[in-house]
Amino acid sequence: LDGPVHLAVDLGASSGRVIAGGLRDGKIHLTEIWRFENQPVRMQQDLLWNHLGLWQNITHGLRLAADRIANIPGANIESVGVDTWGVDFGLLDDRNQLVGPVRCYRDPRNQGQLQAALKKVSREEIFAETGLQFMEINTLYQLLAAAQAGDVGYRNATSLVMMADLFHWMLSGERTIEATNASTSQLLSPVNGTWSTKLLDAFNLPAAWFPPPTPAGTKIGVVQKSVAEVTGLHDVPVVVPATHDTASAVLSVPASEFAPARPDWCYISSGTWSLMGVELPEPKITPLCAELNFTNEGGVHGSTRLLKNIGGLWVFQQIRAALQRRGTAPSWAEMVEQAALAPAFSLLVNPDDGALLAPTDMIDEIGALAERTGQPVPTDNGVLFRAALEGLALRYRHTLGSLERLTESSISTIHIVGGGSLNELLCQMTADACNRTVVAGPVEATAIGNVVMQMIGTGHLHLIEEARELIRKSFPTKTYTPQNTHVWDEPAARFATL
Ligand code: LFR
Repeated sequence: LDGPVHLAVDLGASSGRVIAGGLRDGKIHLTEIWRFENQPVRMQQDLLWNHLGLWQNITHGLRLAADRIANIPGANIESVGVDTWGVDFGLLDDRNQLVGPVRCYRDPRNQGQLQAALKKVSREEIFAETGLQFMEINTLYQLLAAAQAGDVGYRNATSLVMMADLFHWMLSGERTIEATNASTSQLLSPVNGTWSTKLLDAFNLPAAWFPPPTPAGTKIGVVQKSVAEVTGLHDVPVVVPATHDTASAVLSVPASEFAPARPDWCYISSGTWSLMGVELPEPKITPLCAELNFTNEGGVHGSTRLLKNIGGLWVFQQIRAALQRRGTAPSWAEMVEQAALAPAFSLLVNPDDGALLAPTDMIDEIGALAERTGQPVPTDNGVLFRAALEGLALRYRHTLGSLERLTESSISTIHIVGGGSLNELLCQMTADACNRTVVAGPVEATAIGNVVMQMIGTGHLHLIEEARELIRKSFPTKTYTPQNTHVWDEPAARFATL
């Protein structure tokens, strides 16, 4: 790297990274500086994030980056920004302190909150206000759980910050709520980008907690002195990217058009979750959208991410965690190999089965699911691995149909970005199950989106189309052509009845 360098802190539900990004020979170049594990922590009944451990890793990574870049002639750190998963938040009080723990969206105490909320405000009304899919993990329902529990944080808060905003606050001292992540709360109107006073009032949420959202690409301040002393990032601007990881990932889709009204491509941002959808110029708040439970999340430059959450590689990851507890830990590559050798469609698992959201042991839970759905309980690991992947491909097939109905367009290409784009078996299964061309990559979509938005925020790039052209030029993709599509018909029909 030489010239301007942007530091992207990219936090996912299972790992975090500090990445340095910039241009080299007219292409985007990323260097991973520091990688660390992230996992929710169970404490008594609660499932929490280790936000202090994350902060320690972030500052350590930033220090390493500052030291490394200081040694490169001509290189200069121009900005830093953080992206994370959506829906989770921290609460700050009037003494500028974080009050209470930071909870994980899989916290079991959220169970029942969605149903309780719908007794107060109808489903139709919440959807009309927010355009968001109904998931118990959404910020709104977590806040209702906090209110019900009488959380000390809830009682003493003066503002709410989403997860990435929390780290931006730690970095800069500034309290902001970035717009794309705010859009995952189910409290924001996707039409005008403002908070729904109707919902805030109905659920007794103080309007003062929710300042107007900050657009991605805004410089909110500089690294504050106490942090600069630790990291070496003196006076470095903090430029918020599209802080919702999925928004950053979608920004990196190597498509040529930005937010087409009639898209012929869709994306799957493939990681712990699979987010499948299209990028549109405007939200689609229609009865069909509500019925199909799609979401209108906020994208960059006023675009809409019309998508659906699919249970993602979570099941696959948790099968591995369960095996680890049993004393064996195959590598990801070994798991994929065994999946490829296992018989096809011998067990169908819907990754969105509620029981799989946060089970104590994924293998036991899948066994119970098999019994419940009249399928043989798997005794072979390969069958388990394969079921986790086939289940995803089958969900993609179904979701693609819904997307085409919703957008009244026909989609010819599926872009898979993120970690899951490296899983060749899953990419091929997706092409086959959906009978569409799959273009896989870039793998580092989220970090790339983060860096690119910082480039826009610092004036090095201007248009999304320009950013995408640069991304297409910089990162290779791999194309998968559908084969053996018909063998998916029978399992798809069976899957629909599960
Ligand atoms: C993906 C993601 C999804 C969001 C889920 C929970 O990492 O951000 O978009 O629905 O995590 O926050």
